Amino acid sequence: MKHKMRKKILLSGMLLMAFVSWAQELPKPTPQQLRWQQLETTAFIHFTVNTFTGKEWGDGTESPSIFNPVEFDAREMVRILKETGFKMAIITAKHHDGFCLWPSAYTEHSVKNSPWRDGKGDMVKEIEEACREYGIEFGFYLSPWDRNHPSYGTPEYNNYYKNQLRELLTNYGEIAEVWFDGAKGEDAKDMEYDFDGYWQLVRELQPNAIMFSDVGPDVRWVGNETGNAGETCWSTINIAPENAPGKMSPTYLNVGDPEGEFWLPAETDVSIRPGWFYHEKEDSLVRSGKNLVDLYYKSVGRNSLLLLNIPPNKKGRFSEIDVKSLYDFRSILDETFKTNLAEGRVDETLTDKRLDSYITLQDGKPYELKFRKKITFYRVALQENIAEGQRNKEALLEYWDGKNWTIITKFTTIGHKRLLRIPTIKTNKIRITVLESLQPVQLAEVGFYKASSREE
Ligand code: FUL
Repeated sequence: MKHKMRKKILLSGMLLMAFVSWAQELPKPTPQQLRWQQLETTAFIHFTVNTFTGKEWGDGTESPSIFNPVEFDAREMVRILKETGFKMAIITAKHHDGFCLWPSAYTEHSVKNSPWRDGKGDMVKEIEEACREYGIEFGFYLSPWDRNHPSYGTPEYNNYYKNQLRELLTNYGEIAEVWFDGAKGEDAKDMEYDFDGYWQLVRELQPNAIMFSDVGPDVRWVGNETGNAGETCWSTINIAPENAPGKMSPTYLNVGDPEGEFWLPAETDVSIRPGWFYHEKEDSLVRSGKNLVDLYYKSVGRNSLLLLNIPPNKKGRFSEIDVKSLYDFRSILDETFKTNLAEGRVDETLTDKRLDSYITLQDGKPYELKFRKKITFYRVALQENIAEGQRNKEALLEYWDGKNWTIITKFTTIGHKRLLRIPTIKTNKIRITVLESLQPVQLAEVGFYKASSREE
């Protein structure tokens, strides 16, 4: 008897261990990655000598004397970003032309030799201080590819780059994100970047900063610059030798990999204009508020983060037309997502805006939401508790048409947020059925909405 009992305990212990190791298998975000994803909308500010030459990629021979944004106003720009819902601003401290927007001690190719603020200005500082004032986070872009610095192409350049990184990581307070651009022209000199060294420096000096490069270490590129995350978008990928940085296919980056070992969520970087820098001739091509809303559905609404670029003009300000689009964008989103028809009508955990309170969905078991009166909606928002990993592979959304359960749509990944644009539905019963998942889905939030008429 005793022996049998021991055997039983041993067996259940083994089962428990097997369950625990199975449950631990999914990659999960670090607290910093989780926080980053919850920002949802962040802003890029591309500014350099290109703004004055009309180029997209400066060649590094530009004279600092051309850099003179006489009305530069960081406070105004950041106020606009804050008012239009952006949670972080990332400034191009140095683009490929090598011109530095801060007075770096390691080069003469910077604002200190420009007429702007009589050579005494520091644009990175002004943006940083404005971000602190308005309560949004601050990050910087520092291009590894540098077409100006004479050491580029030699191992010495890695020291130069690290010295600049150190300046930016120590003199500008808390850095939320560092952007390592992978772009390099075909005519560029051969250069082996010491990425490991760069990343180590960031970890050491700013342990909470999120680092972007095409493939991590914290977040990955979405694989295009058109503002489209994959309809299926996993925050996980594998970094096997055949898809090492530079070799990874844009589609793989776009969609991610349910079997991915690494948690590297996709960041969707896209510009409000055709170019990354301001060009007057593109004034008529600025994305409208409605167009930006569409980008929001295709990035944030597909488990990604939207990093929208708004380039200041020659005066050093956002142009009116861009500003109008930003306010339209935000007011459309606010209108659409103002009233969640699920609120007060379904299990409170699903509308409490807390991602760590959730209901658990088992594969194949429909979860029903009942309403006392019929609701009419055509937008759906779903969120998983990704702190415990991204789990949903495929699910079905149905409504009760009075006689039968009718399919509204089938969809794939949810992740941090999934937004669905569907035909108008009027019903008093909806059900969600997970068809396939990696582990039981932790559904944290649901929302049913009508959309602003300005979306159409
Ligand atoms: C690219 C760069 O070449 C563009 O100029 C821009 O900075 C964009 C965000 O990344 O790789």
